Amino acid sequence: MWLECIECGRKFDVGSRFYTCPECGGLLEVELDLEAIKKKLGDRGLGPEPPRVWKYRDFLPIFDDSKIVSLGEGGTPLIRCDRLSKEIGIEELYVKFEGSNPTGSFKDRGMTVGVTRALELGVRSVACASTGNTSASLAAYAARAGLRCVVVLPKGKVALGKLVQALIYGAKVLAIEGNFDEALAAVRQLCEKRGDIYLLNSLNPFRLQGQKSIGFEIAEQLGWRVPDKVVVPMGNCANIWAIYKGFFEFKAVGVTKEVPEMVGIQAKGASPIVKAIKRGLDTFEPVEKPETIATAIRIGNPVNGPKAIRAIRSSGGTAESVSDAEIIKAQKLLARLEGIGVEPASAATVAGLKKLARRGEIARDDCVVCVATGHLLKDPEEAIKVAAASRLMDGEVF
Ligand code: AN7
Repeated sequence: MWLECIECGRKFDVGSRFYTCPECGGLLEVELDLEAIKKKLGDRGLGPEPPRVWKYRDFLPIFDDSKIVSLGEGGTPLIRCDRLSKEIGIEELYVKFEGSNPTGSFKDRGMTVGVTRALELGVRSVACASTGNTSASLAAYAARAGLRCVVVLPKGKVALGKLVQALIYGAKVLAIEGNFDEALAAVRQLCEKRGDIYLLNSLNPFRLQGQKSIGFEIAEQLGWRVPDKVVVPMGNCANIWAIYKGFFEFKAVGVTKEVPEMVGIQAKGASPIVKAIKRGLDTFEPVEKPETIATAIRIGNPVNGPKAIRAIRSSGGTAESVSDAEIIKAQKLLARLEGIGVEPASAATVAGLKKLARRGEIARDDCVVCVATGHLLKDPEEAIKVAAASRLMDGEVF
């Protein structure tokens, strides 16, 4: 196991404490000895145990099992959506409902690994910047591990459910004037100065290792096959890469035969990666003042942009942006046709799928999985606004 820079290819000891390449500043990735894993799995496979993050222990870079910090994350349902399928015109459509994780988002998959890593390193404090879900999840796992937790949030821009979680789990919450990108710059500086505070934003490649399990679970839940397309909302752009990496590793060890096309969706007002993909560029221009109702993905300068571009390109996928109106419509559609309640960032996947299906970029006979990253109750204020508005328009009394 080693750390590798995705830009210059230099390799580093897996025990290194830096978050980015000390030579060129590029993003780092944890690479595993996949041949060794293949051999190990050869005899026993992955077994009949139901999916959850730690079922895929062989693919996780943790050395001391006694340090594992878990709240039972992963094992989220892959829900077949026939009524939504009909509406959109896709024959086989599933929603991977990450809202059913312990703190209500996919971030828990990363934090179980990231906070375990923090214990292995022997730090006393962990920190992150967040649009909300990362802070909620880190606060919970830090509490469970007995670590101090600092979260830096963009003031007035974090959904209520997420803020409540960070507070009740006992994190020290700092609200800054400015957006997520500025909050992340501030917390990075803090962690680089103070070696005793461990940064658990998605710059941290260990955290992303846990998020690979979304890909593992989708493949397992489909009977060890992969869908044609996996649709993922992009904010700081780490999750689409992590899911891709999961599929890539499963293929490399012979568990599955293919990697699905990765489809990344951003909100129109915060879509630097979609623009880069559409123009065929390898680099992207940050959006200075990102704006969208989907506050989770209100990010203008995604630090993992280069990883997202690689995941999309290497898998032959695509990217699309959606308006706030399209997000709200999709959120209600998913809730009303399937009983699946998601926050706006997650609904962006359904909105994007609708658009791509209408244009024929996703075919009727494609098998599609939308990753619904966060629970409806994360953002009750948004939900009540859009639900109440539609009721009043229907002429009903709220
Ligand atoms: C529900 O919590 O960035 O593209 O600080 O909460 O991996 O960033 C949240 C991101 C999608 C985007 N859906 O994932 C944070 C944060 C939901 C999210 C994303 C987020 P990435």
